[in-house]
Amino acid sequence: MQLQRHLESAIKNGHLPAEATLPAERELAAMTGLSRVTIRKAIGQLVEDGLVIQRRGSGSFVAPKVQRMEQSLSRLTSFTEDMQRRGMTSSSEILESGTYLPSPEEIVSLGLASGEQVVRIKRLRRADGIPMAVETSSLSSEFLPNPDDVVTSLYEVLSAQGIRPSRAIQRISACKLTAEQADLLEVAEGDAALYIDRTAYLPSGRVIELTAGVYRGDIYDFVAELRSA
Ligand code: 16G
Repeated sequence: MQLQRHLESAIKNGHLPAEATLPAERELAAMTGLSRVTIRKAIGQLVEDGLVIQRRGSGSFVAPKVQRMEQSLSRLTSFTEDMQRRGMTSSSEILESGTYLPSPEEIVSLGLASGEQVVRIKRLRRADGIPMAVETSSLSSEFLPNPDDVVTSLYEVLSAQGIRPSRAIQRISACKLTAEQADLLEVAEGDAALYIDRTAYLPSGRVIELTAGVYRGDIYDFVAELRSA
């Protein structure tokens, strides 16, 4: 516990800066005279608290510092555009993608005709390499026949075909990250996050996209402007 507290304060007061590599377990054992089991426990706790990140093969390092960002709720933009506006580069790691038989919810929400298939893409969204959100999008395969077309931006692919959504409804709720989500987002399991689902429409009124995602609660502030009637 002493080692854990010591490392924690070194991280918090900047003696161990963001992204600094921590000494290897055996080095820490030699430096402190503690057993490797004790060292592993202390580091494990820091990983759970989201202060340290462990990557297989490359050891442990101090979690990168991320600035909170404000996201407007009044403009229909894409993740890529939002990050570009901040001077950041977005990337998508495709976790799952393919063409499937739609679920009953997708049939209703996407207004699918019988026999129509659905394309689902689950992506880890990063900005300048920092994981921000995990999103799963469903679209009628009529609009996106080949899910592999989406490399970075879904809206870019849709815009190229002239079917960019023009309106959307979003619902935001609070959630806690599961172990799998926390692992992908490089934060601790059980951390607070925002669950957002977006239903986006074409000018014709047809639903084009259903996207549900979890956004890191330590980064995102969603901001809405209110005007009196
Ligand atoms: C945003 C949208 C998501 C949309 C994505 C497209 C929210 C809460 N969600 O992440 O619905 O699919 O942008 O971004 O804002 P892309 O064009 O970069 O793939």
